Amino acid sequence: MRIFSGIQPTGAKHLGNYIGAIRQWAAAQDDSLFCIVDLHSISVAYDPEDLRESTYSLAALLVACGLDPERCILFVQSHNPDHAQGNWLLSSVSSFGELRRMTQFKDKADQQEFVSVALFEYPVLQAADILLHQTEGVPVGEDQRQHVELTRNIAERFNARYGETFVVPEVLTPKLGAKIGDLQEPAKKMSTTGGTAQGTVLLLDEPDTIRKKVRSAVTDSGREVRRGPGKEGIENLISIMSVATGDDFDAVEARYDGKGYGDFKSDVAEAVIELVRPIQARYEELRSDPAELQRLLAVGAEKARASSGPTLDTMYGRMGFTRP
Ligand code: ATP
Ligand code: LTN
Repeated sequence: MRIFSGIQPTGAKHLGNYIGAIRQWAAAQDDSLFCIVDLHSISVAYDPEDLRESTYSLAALLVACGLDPERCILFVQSHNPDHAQGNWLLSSVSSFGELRRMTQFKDKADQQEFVSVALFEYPVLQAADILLHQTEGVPVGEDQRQHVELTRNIAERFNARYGETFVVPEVLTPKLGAKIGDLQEPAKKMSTTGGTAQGTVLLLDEPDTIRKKVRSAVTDSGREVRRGPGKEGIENLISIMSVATGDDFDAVEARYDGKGYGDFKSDVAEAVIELVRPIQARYEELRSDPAELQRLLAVGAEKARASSGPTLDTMYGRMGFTRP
């Protein structure tokens, strides 16, 4: 299956991004595309110098998490101009009404002083990302489901109006970890933009920081390491433990039967530290070699352009544009 997914080069990446997204990507990467969506990042206030820096550090982090540029196409969105062009063409088959209903737009617009048209159009650019590459599956966390459903509607509308052009992609959410909660407010998703700093474990956090964050995770007044109503905090830690160790939920619960939250939290912290240790080591190596990173991204950009070019041409042709 050809998969495509994207990630923004803003904000430090956290355990939720890894568990809900990057980890699945690495597992299914052959013949697939992964995009650092820098064009999406300018939809809210940002700093140009940070954007440049974050683009390179995210590329290093993704490779450190197991994306292999020899096996997949790893590229920066702005390095392939087809995405911005596809965005414009698709905006003619996207309606104001459907974009206005997007939850992410409503939430993020509420947080901005200046609401840009880019923020409103964000899902159309995302649809272009996906559709230009004849994507079959889009692995994302639960929060992105609505955008992929919109992409399906846009694809169907374009196909109906101009003839079969796009594959209508499926949304793929992971069975486990589609929504990792903030450790301080487990009902909210872990997030660098919407969550709490103390409740967000960054992939590049030092071991001691991870210990502190996990130990101060909000739980409940009980003492059983079990899922159940009112136990979102513990359930969240059980999912994290399960991903970090590869054991299923029942096995994790069985192992902590009769033990208190203190022991459990310490072990979760150590499991997370072991999970990120090799990622951090590889990240440091790559980050110290900018020339190699640029080379990898240049290869990715070329492969990405070769992948999207024919579809973009077909779009222009079917829509009645003359070609030079
Ligand atoms: P943030 O919430 O930190 O601003 P984001 O969701 O806005 O991040 P990205 O960093 O681009 O934006 O997200 C990359 C991927 O990580 C997406 O597929 C998203 O669904 C997933 N993801 C983000 N947060 C979580 C979470 N807490 N649990 C599971 N998956 C998540
Ligand atoms: N909107 C997504 C990032 C994103 C994406 C994509 C995901 C941009 N283009 C294409 C999947 C497919 C986010 O905020 N996580």
